[in-house]
Amino acid sequence: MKKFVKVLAPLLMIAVLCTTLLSGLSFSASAASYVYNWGEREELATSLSQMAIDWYEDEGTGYDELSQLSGSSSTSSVPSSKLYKELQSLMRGAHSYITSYSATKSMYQYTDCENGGGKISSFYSGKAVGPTWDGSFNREHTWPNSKGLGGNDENDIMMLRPTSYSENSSRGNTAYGEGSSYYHPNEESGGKHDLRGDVARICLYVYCRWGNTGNMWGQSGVMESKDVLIQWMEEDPVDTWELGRNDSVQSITGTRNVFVDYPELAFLLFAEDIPVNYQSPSGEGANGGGTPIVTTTTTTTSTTSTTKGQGGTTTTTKGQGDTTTTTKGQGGATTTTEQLSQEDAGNTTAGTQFRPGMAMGGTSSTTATTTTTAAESNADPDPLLDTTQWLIIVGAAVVIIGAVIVIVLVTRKKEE
Ligand SMILES: [Ca+2]
Repeated sequence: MKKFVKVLAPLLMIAVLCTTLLSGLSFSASAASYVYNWGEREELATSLSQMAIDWYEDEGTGYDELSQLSGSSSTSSVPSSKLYKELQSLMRGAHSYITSYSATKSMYQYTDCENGGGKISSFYSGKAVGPTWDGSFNREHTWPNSKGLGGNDENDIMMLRPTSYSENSSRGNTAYGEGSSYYHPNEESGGKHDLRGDVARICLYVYCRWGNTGNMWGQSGVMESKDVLIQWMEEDPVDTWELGRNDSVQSITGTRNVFVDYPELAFLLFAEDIPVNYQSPSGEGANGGGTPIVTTTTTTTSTTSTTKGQGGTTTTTKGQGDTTTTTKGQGGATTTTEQLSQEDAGNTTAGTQFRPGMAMGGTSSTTATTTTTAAESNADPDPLLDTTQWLIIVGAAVVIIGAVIVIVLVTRKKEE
């Protein structure tokens, strides 16, 4: 009995330690939470989100500092300008999690939903392509792979957007622009949605964050010209859907598209005047800058399961005190089938006659968004444990097994 107790006591202690360690890891694995895109297409953003304000505070910079730095009126000199370098350093430095192509599948329900979840919104058309990834739609490289991508940049969810097969096929890898040889981003929605500013700001993000400066301009690049980019930025100001997506992407990758929060900086980067009465989230140009939009997140402690469900109730309080309770019934196993991107398949359907949406920008609304409180949470479903956590588990197991062997040997020796 004495011998039994001597061996059992240390083993029990080890078991307790092991359980504590694994439960800690379990909590850590389930603690990751993504923010749903709380915004709405075509709803003018006139306030920064609280997440954005906090992010700039954490990064120790903001519009006051950045706007002091100069860009350049010469596109060839922009990449060597102080403003470009600082923006690149800021967005690159904060980028703490690099998304893989595969991982993006489980992220679109957060980043590309509207009004806090429930459907994935196809980028160009706005049509719902599903509540979650089911392999029935594509991931569109708004900055085509064939134009200078080839590393982590090609899977950056900031740029990789969900689209239907037909939209992805229509776009191909054609540069965005107004001319007949270019792809107009408002084509698919027939002008219902204005994506001109959205694509301009995404292209600027890749241009700065990833330093892809050699493939920016002209038909062989991604944007027809600097003039078109500036025009699109001006005529299609940031809507809350873009701002909400910036929050959502930040909750995944750690970084933001500065040109969405402060579109004014795009004008300064190219040494252009900020348009008079320019509407923006920050209001640094002239208008906007209302009450911060507060998005709070809570974390659901998940049980380990292979079912990628999202059961639970999400309560969203939005705008003028209206309360909407939405039950996100997205449970159930998800079968995913990998689909090849059609983006670079050489489909260059261009020359579409329709050039809609030219008058959609401007001053459609002056209503300041009040407060959005979105209790939206979900554990990161993919993967359950990352490499570091697996290494910790294996390391802990080796230590524990070693300790058991030592204890058994010492016990035996004492008894001899
Ligand atoms: Ca837009």
